[in-house]
Amino acid sequence: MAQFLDILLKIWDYFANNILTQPAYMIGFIVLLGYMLEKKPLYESIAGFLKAVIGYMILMVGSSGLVNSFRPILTGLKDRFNLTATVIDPYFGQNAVTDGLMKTFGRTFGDVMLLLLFAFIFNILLVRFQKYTKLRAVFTTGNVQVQQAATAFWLLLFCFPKMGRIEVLLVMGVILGLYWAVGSNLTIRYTQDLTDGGGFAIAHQQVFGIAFISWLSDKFKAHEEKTHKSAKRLEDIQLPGFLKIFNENMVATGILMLFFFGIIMLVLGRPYFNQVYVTSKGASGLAPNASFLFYILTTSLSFAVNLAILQLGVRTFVGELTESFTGISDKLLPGSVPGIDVAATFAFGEPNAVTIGFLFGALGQFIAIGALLVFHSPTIIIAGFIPLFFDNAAFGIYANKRAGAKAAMLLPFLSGLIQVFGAALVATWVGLSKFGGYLGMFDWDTVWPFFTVLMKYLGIFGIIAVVIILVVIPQLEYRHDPKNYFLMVTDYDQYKENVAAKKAAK
Ligand code: ASC
Repeated sequence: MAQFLDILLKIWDYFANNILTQPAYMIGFIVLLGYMLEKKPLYESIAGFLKAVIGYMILMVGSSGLVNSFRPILTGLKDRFNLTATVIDPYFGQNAVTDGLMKTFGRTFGDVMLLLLFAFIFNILLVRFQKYTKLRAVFTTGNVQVQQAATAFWLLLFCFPKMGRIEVLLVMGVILGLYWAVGSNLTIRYTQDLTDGGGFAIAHQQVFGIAFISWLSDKFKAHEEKTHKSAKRLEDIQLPGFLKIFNENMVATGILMLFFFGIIMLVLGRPYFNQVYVTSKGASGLAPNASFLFYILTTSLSFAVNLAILQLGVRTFVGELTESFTGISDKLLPGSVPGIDVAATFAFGEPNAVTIGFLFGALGQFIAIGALLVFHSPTIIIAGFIPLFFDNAAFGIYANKRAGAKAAMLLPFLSGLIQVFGAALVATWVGLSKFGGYLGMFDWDTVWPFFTVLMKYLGIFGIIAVVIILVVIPQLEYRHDPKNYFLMVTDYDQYKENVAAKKAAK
């Protein structure tokens, strides 16, 4: 028996490390399974598997290229000005949790994978029992699920320091599984709109944020229409004269990033990058006799390069995923869609919205950080690249699609403020700021702090309240439009027709 369990544990370990937390293979196997359920020939199924894995790996090359180039520039500000600050970045957040768990709560984080598994299975069950739960999306982005499990674990222990190991796993498994299912489900309508029936949801760290920003965009648009203003989208704006060059996305991104990162890099100064060269043993940074000007140019322009790579990756795997997933939604999980990385949205909508969302988010964050400095906040936040880019660029895309250029500037700007103030408050309160990092993505600066307040002050009733809130959200969504609720994932064309007919009838 013991031996049997041992083998089981080894299999589980292997699965967790190689597939569950590796979204490229996770998506790959979903595609493989989908095609096999559709009874496609084996060679076609394998080809689909390969294309999905390779596509996702390309996306990750672009995404980590961006993170690796620009994260050190932003965190450099911390070293350059000798600040004791909390970096908002998922990886810094995860390290802070790992570092602080023993010191603060006397616990290790050995159970994180188990928690991940519980929550994931619960997510699948919630979708399987869709008739009652009204949930339609499965969260598949393992890399962020690990970070979320870590932070959620901390937040729960902060509220209930004495809670036993099994209880933590159960309570958090339920809450996290619900958050994944409900949050991802919230993005479906807006993402189907954006991708014209792409057949996927978002599974990332700003899923409530996407729903919130999209909802605000709709309000914004209604207001503009009432006041007879036109809500022009970024792609409809014809810039005059030499500004025309900004209509070309790569040129626009290149110029804007050169300006943005150029200033930051000049502030950091050449010696800083020479130092990076020494500490990274020449892997990055600026060689002693190299040109600083061209270093700035190359680094800034690599933004557009990596973005193009990322988009290619998305285009490579999304088609396979959409096509193969009908196998799964026909046979295993009716009426469901896969939730995938938010970066997938960057290949849809207006490419300039990505850049605009990012820059206005940065403006919001920098102003908020300035306010923290001026008002001597006990916690100073350093902008991390991941929240800055992946949250706000996505918000820019949804806002531009739904309400045009103004919304694509205003809402990411607002998000930038919220990210910094939310993170500063929650990280200080729960004690993570001491360990130098906080997850810091939109939902974790808003929704999760709210859950934490409920649980900290209402105890067990707080847990119940959080569960009820999460359970009720999809019910309300369903009630809002029962006829089209499932149709938008099962038959998008019919759904579109219904929506158009409804609009015409108004
Ligand atoms: C995150 C995180 C990443 C990126 C990536 C974006 O939150 O941890 O590695 O965003 O998922 O493509």
